[in-house]
Amino acid sequence: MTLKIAIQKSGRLYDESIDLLRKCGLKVKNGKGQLKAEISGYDAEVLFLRNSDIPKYLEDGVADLAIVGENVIIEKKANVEILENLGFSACRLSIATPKEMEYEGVSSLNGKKIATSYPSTLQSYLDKNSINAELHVISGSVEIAPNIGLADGVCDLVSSGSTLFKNGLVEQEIVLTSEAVLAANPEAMREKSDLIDDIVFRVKAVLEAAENKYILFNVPNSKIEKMSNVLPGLRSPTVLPLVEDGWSSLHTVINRKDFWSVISSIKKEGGEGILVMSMDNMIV
Ligand code: PRT
Repeated sequence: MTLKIAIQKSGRLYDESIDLLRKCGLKVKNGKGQLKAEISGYDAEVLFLRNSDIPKYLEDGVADLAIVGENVIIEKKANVEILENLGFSACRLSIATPKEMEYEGVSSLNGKKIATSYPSTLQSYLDKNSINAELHVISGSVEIAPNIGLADGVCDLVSSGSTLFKNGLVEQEIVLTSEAVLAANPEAMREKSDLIDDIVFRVKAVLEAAENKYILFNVPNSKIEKMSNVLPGLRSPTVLPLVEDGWSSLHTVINRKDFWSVISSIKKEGGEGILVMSMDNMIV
């Protein structure tokens, strides 16, 4: 039973989706411009779809697994399982108003007209906050709506914030935060569990590796014990003797967030020749 994996056919998620599959050892034959493509040596094919269409195709079982923005799953209220957060295409869905508009909290939106491509998510947010606002649904260039008199405010995706800034808008409320996720059709999770479990296992190994660095450096043997205490590592560092008497090479894995503090401790304790390497996969 071939596994059908949906990814965005072009757009913000495309490159990183292909890259993630490649790091998982899943090489997509050909690719861009096609509707579907095989994966070399693996019982799966890739379907190239619009990101906004993926939740429905996944829910209907046209695709078994997908790399998709979580925001569109929420907007479409799709009955799918989110298996992993993938750490790219991070954004937030925010309400913004013109900088000259007086804004004293979410109640300022009462009676206002808000332009959005995310009516269902926005309506749930307004209902939760007991706000009665009118929604104006448009599919693109939402940010220009207040300037052309179409709406009082907008609810749109934001990442750097520069689009809002350029259009004289101020971000007021964050409705949701989102990133690319690995999601599955619930039925496929039962029927194709072996293939889906295998891909989740590979994705986890890639994500884990991206969070960590492999480092090795030389230390005098007298410092090994002290040095081991400053290194988090998986279990404890590997120690290999150097040809030069009285010196060893220490190897370990450190988390990205601890990286610079660990490196400066190593230097302070007399570590030399520090080499840092990225990893493709890390299986813990
Ligand atoms: O056609 P299809 O459905 O495949 O995709 P699309 O062309 O409608 O969307 P695309 O490729 O632009 O975005 C796909 C997904 O990327 C979104 O659903 C989000 O999950 C994610 N994403 C992350 C973003 C952004 N960041 C983002 N900044 N999607 C859109 N934007 C737009 C936003 O709409 C606004 O116009 O970028 C502008 C704001 O960016 P900043 O950096 O100026 O704040």
